[in-house]
Amino acid sequence: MGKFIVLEGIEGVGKTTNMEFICQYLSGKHLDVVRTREPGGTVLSEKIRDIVLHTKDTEPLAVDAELLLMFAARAQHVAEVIIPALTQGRWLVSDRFIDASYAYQGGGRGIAYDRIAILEHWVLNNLKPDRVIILDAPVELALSRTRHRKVKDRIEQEQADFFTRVREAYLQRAQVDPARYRIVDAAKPLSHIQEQLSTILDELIK
Ligand code: Z5A
Repeated sequence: MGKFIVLEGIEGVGKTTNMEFICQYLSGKHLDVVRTREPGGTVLSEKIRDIVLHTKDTEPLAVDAELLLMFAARAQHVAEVIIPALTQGRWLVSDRFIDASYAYQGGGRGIAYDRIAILEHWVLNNLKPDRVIILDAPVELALSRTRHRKVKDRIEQEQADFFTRVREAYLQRAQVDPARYRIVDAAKPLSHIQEQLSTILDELIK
């Protein structure tokens, strides 16, 4: 029986770096692993990703449009990748999922959580990840790790207070459902983080 694992956190906490570690760790245990991401994960959802992250020309993207595009990408991703993989008993590891909508569009943009919950129920029904791993670090530290990047997408261009609200929203969600969430201190050296990730993954493999 496969498991559904999601990696979350604000920009710069090390999701991309640790996705690689998680997938290799699970493959090393002879598990059949599917690696994916949101927004994205299918051809169509990647096109939506491009619209939502890189639209910069004619008009600003309305906050509701941003939320609905995230869910349009997610609906396609769920139908085409997530449900088939889980049905086949594969392990699915996603760089972001539903919690990012609550954190960014809810915490960050200020959309009421109960409106997001309506979309969650519509698109996901009762689908929930088995584990959500939140890589957590102070905003200043996380943003300092990506400061050297020359090109920043629409959301990455937001200010520190936006990311502070996003971080708080993630931590609140973890508090409400501690059985499914794990918080890892992403300010620590990678070796320490990966030791913690191994423990979290071993718990699921057992
Ligand atoms: N979004 C949304 O708004 N609503 C939604 O519903 C969904 C998504 C699903 C997707 O971007 C954007 O979409 C995201 C939220 C929004 N916007 N933002 N911001 P993404 O997830 O593809 O990209 P990102 O969040 O901007 O990730 P990132 O900038 O690539 O950061 P990262 O993957 O977490 O970090 P990294 O690239 O692995 O590491 C950054 C640097 O730090 C790198 O040089 C590493 O070598 C270094 N690093 C990492 N860990 C460490 C430690 N422990 N010590 C020292 N250095 C480290």
